[in-house]
Amino acid sequence: MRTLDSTTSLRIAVQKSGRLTDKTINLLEGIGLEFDDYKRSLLVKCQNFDVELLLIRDDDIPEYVNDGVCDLGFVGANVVAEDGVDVTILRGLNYGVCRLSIAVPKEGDIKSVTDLNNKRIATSYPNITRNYLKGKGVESEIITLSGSVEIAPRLEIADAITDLVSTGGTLKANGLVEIEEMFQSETQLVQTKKPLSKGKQQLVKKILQRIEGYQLAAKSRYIMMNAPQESVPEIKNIIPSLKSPTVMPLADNGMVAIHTVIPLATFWDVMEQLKDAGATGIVMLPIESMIT
Ligand code: PRT
Ligand code: ZN
Repeated sequence: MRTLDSTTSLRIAVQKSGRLTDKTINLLEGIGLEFDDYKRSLLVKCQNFDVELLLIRDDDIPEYVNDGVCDLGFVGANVVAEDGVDVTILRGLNYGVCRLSIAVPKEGDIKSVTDLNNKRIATSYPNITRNYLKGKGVESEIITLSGSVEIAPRLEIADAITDLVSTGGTLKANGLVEIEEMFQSETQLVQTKKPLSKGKQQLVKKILQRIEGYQLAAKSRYIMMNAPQESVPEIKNIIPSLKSPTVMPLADNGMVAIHTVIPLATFWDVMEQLKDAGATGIVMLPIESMIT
């Protein structure tokens, strides 16, 4: 049976121009989707899959996905939570990582959330802020601003702010300090709750599997080394390998080459231990993608 959307491409919402744009396009290209110049047009066709990208402001993405105008969207968890839309979160993506925090003037009287009772708080995230304060039993006046929230205390239009923080540099430059983290955010891949055709469902499944492989590869490294044959049992113990390592004899008597994949986070520890165990010529290579 044909469903309504069976003749359309899988439409994915991506931020047109901002912090998430390049990383999202890199991810999509990294999993094998090819696009024409995405900077010039609003709707970009994928050359090798039945997919199209809709490039829009990040604030519009949750609503477009909620309405089914787009089937999928790449957007910050902060924007999804603020909009309060009912979409399916398929996966967190480890980029665009930040926190939504309450910050106050460094030299002021406000030291904790409870000091915010009857104070004015400027924010671009009124819903998350209101709900958070409600949960703490604090009543404040929320002043909604669409940008440059960090200057509101200096302009004396607010006593405190809530804003996204990544390095903390902006707060510091404006004489503000964080007193409370309300929400942790990262980019998410979200899906509409409107029904999708079989074809689109299969495509979503494929995209998700590839993203999983791509993320796993980003966290892993392929390592190669030479070692005396008798060191192999010790080396096998050191390597927290996904699967057992490949061990190949070398022309040199009693020497072997060992190839395996390790989590990037363990690389330096593992390398030092391998050296102590007799390994030489240790080489580490990035991996583009992997399927386990
Ligand atoms: O035009 P459009 O509406 O699409 O873009 P935008 O200006 O609303 O969003 P953009 O591109 O700035 O951010 C997109 C998404 O990136 C956000 O919704 C978050 O999910 C994520 N993100 C991650 C951030 C930050 N880190 C971040 N640091 N978004 C904004 N900031 C801002 C913050 O508001 C503050 O002004 O950066 C400043 C603080 O940074 P630090 O490093 O000084 O702490
Ligand atoms: Zn925005």
